Amino acid sequence: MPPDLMLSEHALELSVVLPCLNEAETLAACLAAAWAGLAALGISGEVVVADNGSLDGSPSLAEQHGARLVYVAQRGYGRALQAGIHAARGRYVIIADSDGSYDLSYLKPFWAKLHAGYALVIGTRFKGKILPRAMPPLHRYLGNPLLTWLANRLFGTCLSDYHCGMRAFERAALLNLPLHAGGMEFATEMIAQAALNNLPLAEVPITYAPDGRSRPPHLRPWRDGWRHLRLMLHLKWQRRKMRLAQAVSVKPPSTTST
Ligand SMILES: Nc1nc2c(ncn2[C@@H]2O[C@H](COP(=O)(O)OP(=O)(O)OP(=O)(O)O)[C@@H](O)[C@H]2O)c(=O)[nH]1
Ligand SMILES: [Mg+2]
Repeated sequence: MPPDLMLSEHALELSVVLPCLNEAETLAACLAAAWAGLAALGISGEVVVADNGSLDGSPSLAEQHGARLVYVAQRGYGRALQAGIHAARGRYVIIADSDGSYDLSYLKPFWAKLHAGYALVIGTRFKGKILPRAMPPLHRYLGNPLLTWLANRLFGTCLSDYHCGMRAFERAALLNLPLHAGGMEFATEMIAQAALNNLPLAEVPITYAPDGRSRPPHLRPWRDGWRHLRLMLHLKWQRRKMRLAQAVSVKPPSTTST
């Protein structure tokens, strides 16, 4: 267990952690929604913004709206989130984008599943609602379903949206997983490692809205799709190698009959 976890464990019930790269157009509204979501649950909480180099004033906006700012030197969605999760002080953590596409004022279904004992609760847009123009057809009908189908086959899960950015988890359970992905493929790595380590997983249907920014998303479909795929194959290959090594080491010595 990392030393910071021992010091901070149970200090707060829930941390909302938002990765942020140049989201000044939407960040303030996301923070207001997150505070409203925490208030509606009636629990102790905090909002953490993990920013790795925004140049549009997002960091000062975050602080003005009551968030704790975590500065992350290295770029990347995964790096920002890992730093934010490490710095969080809640027993539980909810993550979501800071682009206005997820409803942070409605945390109740995630909270209920965490309390029912699930270690990782993943939002599903496919069993919930995808509002018009929220998800490009390439992602909606090809990329997401195909990569999710493959991930289910490789990791023995039965999920409908491996790439949903809104999730909740028990912080200690997540910090125990070997998570290293620096980019968007962190989303896949989190679920795959949770499944490989037998953590109880659940899904909750959510609504996905068009993001509120005027510039293109950070996600680059072909590059990021390939990074998700490469990570899945790598994890599966690693697991297979480990199993093989275990099988060889427990094999009984061959007996020779006389
Ligand atoms: N700190 C940080 N945040 C990032 C980085 N890349 C993406 N983000 C944040 O991560 C969230 C997700 O990024 P998006 O560009 O919305 O990607 P996406 O939601 O997967 O893709 P779309 O569905 O196309 O919007 C946003 O809140 C971004 O600001 C990064 O390098 N550093
Ligand atoms: Mg987004």
